[in-house]
Amino acid sequence: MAKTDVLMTAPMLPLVMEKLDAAFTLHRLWEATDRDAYLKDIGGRIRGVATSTVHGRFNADQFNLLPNLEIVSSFGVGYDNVDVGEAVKRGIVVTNTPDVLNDEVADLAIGLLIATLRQIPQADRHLRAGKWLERPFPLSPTLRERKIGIVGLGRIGKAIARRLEGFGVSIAYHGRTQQSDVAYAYFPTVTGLAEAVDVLIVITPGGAGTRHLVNADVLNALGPEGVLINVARGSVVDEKALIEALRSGAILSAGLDVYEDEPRVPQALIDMEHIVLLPHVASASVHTRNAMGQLVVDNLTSWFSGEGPKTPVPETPWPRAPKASG
Ligand code: A2R
Repeated sequence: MAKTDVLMTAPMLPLVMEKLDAAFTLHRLWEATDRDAYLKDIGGRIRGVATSTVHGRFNADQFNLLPNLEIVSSFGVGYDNVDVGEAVKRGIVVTNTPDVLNDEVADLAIGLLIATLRQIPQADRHLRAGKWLERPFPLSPTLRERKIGIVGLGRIGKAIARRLEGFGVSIAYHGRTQQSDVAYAYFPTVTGLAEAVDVLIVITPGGAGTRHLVNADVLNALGPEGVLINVARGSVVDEKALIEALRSGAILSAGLDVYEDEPRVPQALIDMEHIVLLPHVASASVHTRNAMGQLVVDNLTSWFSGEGPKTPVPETPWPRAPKASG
C-alpha cells in the first residue's frame, strides 16, 4: 500500500525525522528551491503536516496549496504559528505538544527567577573577569518576602506555582477566569495583580488574545522593586515599554526567555547588565524536546491509523464538536 504523504516545513529532531520517514512519504519543504512551485506540484497529495513554532507562520496561503490536508501536527505547546481559524474553517485538525514540557518549563522559570534576583550570571561574569580579586560581588536583591503573581495559571503556570510553594513566598494569579480548585488569590485584571505583587511571571499563550497584555501601565503598577519574568511568548509583553521601564527604573529587573522578533533581541536589552536574557530555551533539554517530538509523531500516526489525534488543540476538538442546530 502506498504510504501517506506528509509535509515537514523545516528540519525537526532526528527522532521525528526517522520515525516519520519510516511511517510516511515525508516531503521536505526546506529542500525545495521554489517552495510555492514545489507545493503547487505535490500539494494535492499532502494529507498531514509536521511543523513547529519556530518554522514560521502556517496560514491561509499554505492551506490553499494543500487542498487535501487533514491534520497539522505542531511541535510546541504554543501554536500561535498556525492560523487555527483557517484550520477550523477547513475542518483540519491541529495538534500541539502539551503537558510533556510542563516540569521542564517550570524548572527553567524558577531558575530564571532566582538567576535574575540573585544575579547569578553577573556574579559568574564578575569571577571570570578577575574582579573578585579586587572586590566582592555586590549584594543582590532577593526572593525572600516577595509576592509572586502568575499571569496564566494553566498547566505550566500551576507547575510553577507548586514549585514556588516550596520557597515560602505568597502566590497570586491572573487569567480570564477564576479557578475554583486553587486557593491562590485571583485578580481579574493584570494591572490589579501587578499592583499587589512584586514579581510577575508570564506564562500565557501568545497570539492576538494576549498581545501586549503586559504594557506600560502594568509595568508601572509592578513598581520600582518589581521583576518581570517572561517564559510565555515575546508578543505578550510590550518590549518597547519594557525597555523604557527598565531604563527609567519603573521596574527593577527582568528575566526573559522570549522576545517579540526572535531570534533578534533589541540591542537595548543586550546592553543592560542588570537583566538576564535566555535564547528561548525553557523546554530545550534533550529529554523534553524528544518527548515533544514523539508527540508530533504520535499525533500523525494515530490520526492516519484512524484513531484520532492524541492532543488536539481546544479549537479543533476530537471527536468533533456537534454542529449547533437552529
Ligand atoms: O484565561 P484563562 O482563565 O483561560 O487562563 C489561561 C491563561 N490565558 C490568559 N490569561 C489572561 N489573558 C488572556 N487573554 C489569556 N489567554 C489564556 O493562560 C490559562 O490559565 C493559561 C494557559 O494555560 P494552558 O492552556 O494550560 O497552557 P500551558 O500548557 O500552561 O502553556 C502556556 C504557554 C504556551 O501557550 C506557550 O506560549 C508557552 O506557555 O510555552
